[in-house]
Amino acid sequence: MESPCRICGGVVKESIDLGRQPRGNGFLLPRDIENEFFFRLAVGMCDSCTMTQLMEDVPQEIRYHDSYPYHASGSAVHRKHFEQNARYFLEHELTGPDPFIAEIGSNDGVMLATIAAAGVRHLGIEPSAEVAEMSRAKGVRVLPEFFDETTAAKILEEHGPADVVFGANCIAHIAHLASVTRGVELLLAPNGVFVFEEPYFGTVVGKTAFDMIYDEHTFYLAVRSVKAMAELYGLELVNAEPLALHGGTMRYTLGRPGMRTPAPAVAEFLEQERERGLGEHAALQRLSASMEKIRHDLKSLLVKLREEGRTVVGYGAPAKAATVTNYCGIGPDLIPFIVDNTSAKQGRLVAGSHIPVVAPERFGEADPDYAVLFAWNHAEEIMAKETVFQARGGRWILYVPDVHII
Ligand code: JHZ
Ligand code: ZN
Repeated sequence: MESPCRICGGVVKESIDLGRQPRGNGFLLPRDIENEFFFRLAVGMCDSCTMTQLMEDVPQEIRYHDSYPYHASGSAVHRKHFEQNARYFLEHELTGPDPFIAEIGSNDGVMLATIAAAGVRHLGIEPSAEVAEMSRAKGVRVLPEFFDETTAAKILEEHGPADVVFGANCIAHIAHLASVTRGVELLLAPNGVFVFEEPYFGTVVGKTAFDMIYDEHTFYLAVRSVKAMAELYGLELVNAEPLALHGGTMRYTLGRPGMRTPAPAVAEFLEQERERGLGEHAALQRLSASMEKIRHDLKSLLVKLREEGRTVVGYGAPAKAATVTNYCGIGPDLIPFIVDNTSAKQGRLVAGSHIPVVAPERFGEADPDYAVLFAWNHAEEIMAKETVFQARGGRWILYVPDVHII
């Protein structure tokens, strides 16, 4: 199968097919099962610009509706990270007279709250009403819209040029990323920067983190593909910094051409990606084969534990849990429930696999023998919290980079 590249118009060739899948964040009530939304989840790479992307998209209005359940402030590690991000911008980029920062997909205000508290001019662009309201409660100014070229022109007219345009776990979600990049190019001040942090394609491949593949992740960014995109739309990639978040994130900084000296990291990552063959279709084909092995190993382990009469529950209901449970064929018969601290997910079912999501208190009450750590990227934070489980002899099941028990 082939489709046109959303960035350069080249040919995207399909390499991975996860079949009929629901939305990653499509947590639903039992009464809504009948009308549940499914689509074909498949990934390919562009022959020309190497951008890895979904073959088919779910319309953004279906994904980022008013009750969008992901709250970026749900992790203490994330809260600290985004506060540090804000402080960095305040000290290094927002230093001129009356500076201005815009954040695309500002969610519950986890980053902009610090900017607002500092009294610096800002604007969150966030179409999902509930998280937007949460950020307003923190003093954040929000425009409840999707960002694109038209929105950018409106913001420019009303607020003037932006010294920083930021996005975290959002830019790679936007199917019309070409229009977003054109919009940012319009909005940026002459020495402004476009900074975004997104799960790194090199991590997905390197760790077989196939659960990063779901409807919201339209793009799987790498330094090479981001550089190509920047150049195509009149910007320049000037830095690439790896971060531990979400199991392996890359933070990209783009500026206007010639305005900033590119950090050596850009060339270093380009070389590393070339050596790893990340820009070749074979990278996706290898991922496809390793995914199949994980599917087999995880399902067989859970079936074996059930036969032995062991109790297994899930810990953390990230969007990733939908991909893993649906792709591996894991339902409530193998994992009766998953605990999660997000109120918007509790009382609902994981999309497609229909495993109930319950409050974390149920974890201690159930005292299970094993817990599948779906929120594996938060392992440190969660394990530090759940010492009683471990002290009682409970074991964690992880499936990244392979199926193992700790
Ligand atoms: P977490 C999100 O993905 C959503 P998800 C989004 N689509 C995206 O692009 C990626 O990030 C990159 C819970 N939890 O962060 C909270 C506990 O219960 O891995 C969350 O529901 N207890 C924007 O959904 C889930 O786990 C805890 O102590 O894969 C983690 O979700 C902690 C720390 C978390 O994101
Ligand atoms: Zn392309």
